[in-house]
Amino acid sequence: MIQPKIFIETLNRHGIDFFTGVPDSLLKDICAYIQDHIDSRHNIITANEGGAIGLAAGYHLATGKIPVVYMQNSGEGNIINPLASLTDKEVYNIPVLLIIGWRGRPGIHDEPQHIKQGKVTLPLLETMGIRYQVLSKDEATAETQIAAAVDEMRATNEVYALVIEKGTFETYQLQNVISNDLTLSREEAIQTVASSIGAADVIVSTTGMISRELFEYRTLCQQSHERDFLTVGSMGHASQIALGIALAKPERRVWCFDGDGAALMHMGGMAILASKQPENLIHVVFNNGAHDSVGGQPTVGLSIDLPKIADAVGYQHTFSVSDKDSLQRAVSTVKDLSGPVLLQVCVKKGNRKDLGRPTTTPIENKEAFMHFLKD
Ligand SMILES: Cc1ncc(C[n+]2csc(CCOP(=O)(O)OP(=O)(O)O)c2C)c(N)n1
Repeated sequence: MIQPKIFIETLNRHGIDFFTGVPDSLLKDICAYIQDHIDSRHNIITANEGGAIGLAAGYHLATGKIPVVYMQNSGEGNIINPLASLTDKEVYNIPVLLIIGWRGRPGIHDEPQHIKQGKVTLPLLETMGIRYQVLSKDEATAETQIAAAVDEMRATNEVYALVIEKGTFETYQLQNVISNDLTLSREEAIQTVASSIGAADVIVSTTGMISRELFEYRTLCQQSHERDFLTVGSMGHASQIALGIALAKPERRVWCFDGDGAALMHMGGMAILASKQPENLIHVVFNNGAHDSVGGQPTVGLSIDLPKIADAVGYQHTFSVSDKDSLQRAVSTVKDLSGPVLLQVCVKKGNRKDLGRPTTTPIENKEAFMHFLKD
């Protein structure tokens, strides 16, 4: 395995000193090492992976240096457009080193949302004409691969990818842990909202722990999962799924359980949601200021005023709470209001260590949900 320190120092030796991207659980140790050792002007977590390509391109234009964009392979979709129309050799020909965590690698067990992406990870790079190497787990070989990648980028000015398999990096424990002083846990907040919604209401929950915690809550209460659409992949799109349902089923109350990282990822969706004025939509954002599901790397969630943004784009009502009593009161209030409503619930980072994963398949989830919506 490769020590994160060796990996980053090797990049530094090749003159690479700028890192941007969206964190990934496979790259957790690398992201933690970068967070501890690279200053905040040279390590920027972007809203989505496409934004990271833009930022990296800007850094290259200003410095002539090669920047790094780190991401989970789920983010490949978000970078296709800037790769094809910005960095590509037939457009501006800008070198960027991509570091891509390979979830769903064929032959390795992974969750359903990673299977397809895992299969197409390398073919997508090939289609885009991007040279790549799967990084060796042997340090010396990896150093040679990095040198070859840098030589290639210097010679051609083209994008190059290092694809990272599970278990490539040694564990690195984050030193500068940024904790918020909030006390309400996300799981308790989810349970508080889920236990008070109407019997005919539905929930669209976002990617990561939020859907897992909601699923476990239903199991704990011996309830079925038919009222919940678990957006296990497609990060950042839960609010638009909720909007689609809310507009087509105006008699149903639709709750979107979002994360701050996910809401930020495609924040423009909030403006579109508000422009349609769905009276029956309540957008709940569990804001822990972190990408908690992939290692707790920071987002700007708690340093921006999300309710103010929602207000500015046209949500009818906004609330922000950070304790259970206020949350309970807010939930009973919003049930009588005409939406769209934004309810921000500020929560602490972290999750239960024994948290399970959905045991139903996405197709089963979809079919049960559609059946429930029909009645
Ligand atoms: C396009 C895309 N990029 C990255 C990921 C990896 N990923 C899964 S969950 C997650 C963090 C979600 O953070 P947030 O919405 O704030 O919820 P939290 O985990 O903090 O509850 C990330 C980055 C992904 N699934 N899809």
